[in-house]
Amino acid sequence: MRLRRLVELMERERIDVYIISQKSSIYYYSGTTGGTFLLVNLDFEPLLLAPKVDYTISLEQAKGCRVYPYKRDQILEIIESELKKINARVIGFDDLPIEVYKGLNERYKEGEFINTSKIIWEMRKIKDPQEEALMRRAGELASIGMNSIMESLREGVREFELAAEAVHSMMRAGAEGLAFPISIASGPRSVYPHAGVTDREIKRGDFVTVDLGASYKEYKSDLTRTFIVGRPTKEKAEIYETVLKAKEAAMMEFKEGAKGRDLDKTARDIIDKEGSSEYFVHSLGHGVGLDIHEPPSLSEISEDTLTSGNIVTCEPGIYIPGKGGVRIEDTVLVGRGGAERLTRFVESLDEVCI
Ligand SMILES: [Mn+2]
Repeated sequence: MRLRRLVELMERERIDVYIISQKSSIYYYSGTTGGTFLLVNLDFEPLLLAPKVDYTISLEQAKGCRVYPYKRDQILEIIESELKKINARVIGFDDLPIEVYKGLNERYKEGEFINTSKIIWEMRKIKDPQEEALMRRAGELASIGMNSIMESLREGVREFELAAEAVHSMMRAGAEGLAFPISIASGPRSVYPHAGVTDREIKRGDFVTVDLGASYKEYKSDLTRTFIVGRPTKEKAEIYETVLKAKEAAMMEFKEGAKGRDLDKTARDIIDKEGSSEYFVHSLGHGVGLDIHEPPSLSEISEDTLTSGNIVTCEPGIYIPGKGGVRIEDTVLVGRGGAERLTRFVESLDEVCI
């Protein structure tokens, strides 16, 4: 089905053969986690190249594909002979390793190689009902992980111990792994949007920003909450409330037809009014699915417009050096009249104070 649609789009773009090498796109079109290159031609005879170590799993999973096991030094030769066989003129590719790109250009002068993943994302950014169900489950699993962290959060516990709780609870509940490495940004570290996890002990008064996601049948979720250990100072409470207000205002506008740029602006304007826009150092959100970051993007320079079936994050944040950082994030499914939260977790100031 998906391959059939891809072939239609290739015909529209006048591409004779498409070489897919992004792992997640190979999975999307072939159903296997094993292949390295998927060549799709207009005759609907996809060819999956798998290193010998992944041949067995690829053969089992990749239904409807010819599967070819290769040794490293055979890649150029195999791809070239496939291109020759179908007399390919225009060859699209998404993400070829530079040595493969150079090698093919040298060997196959008859072809024009075009770097474009537009048609792949045209498909992948609109989730079908089956994908929506998997994403719902990935979202629930993230919420389970966040809950276990909230239950373990207290003075004296270390960041890595909190992360371990989340891994344990999510995988016990059926996650096959993490969507990305967990980030636990406590105290002075809360000003790092990408903080990782350290052995730092949680102290009274800390902001603790937890960013995590589960992977469920290859689909990813993304959820962030900032907790406050003890009663917040007035300043900390204000930072928190501003981020929450920005998130709520933007969320109201998440629906088919909304522009990524406008959504980002809605959140940014609210943070701006409080005098903090220079501390909102990233974009409002991003698409999520088989990859943790994918189109569409919701940023100041976004050209994207939301459509039903997009799954995106909404995640404003403020990070003030010397004072602290807050981010609140949910993964949502865009519909005609609004958005459905796929991650659900408390977010009012009262509820996140431990
Ligand atoms: Mn995110």
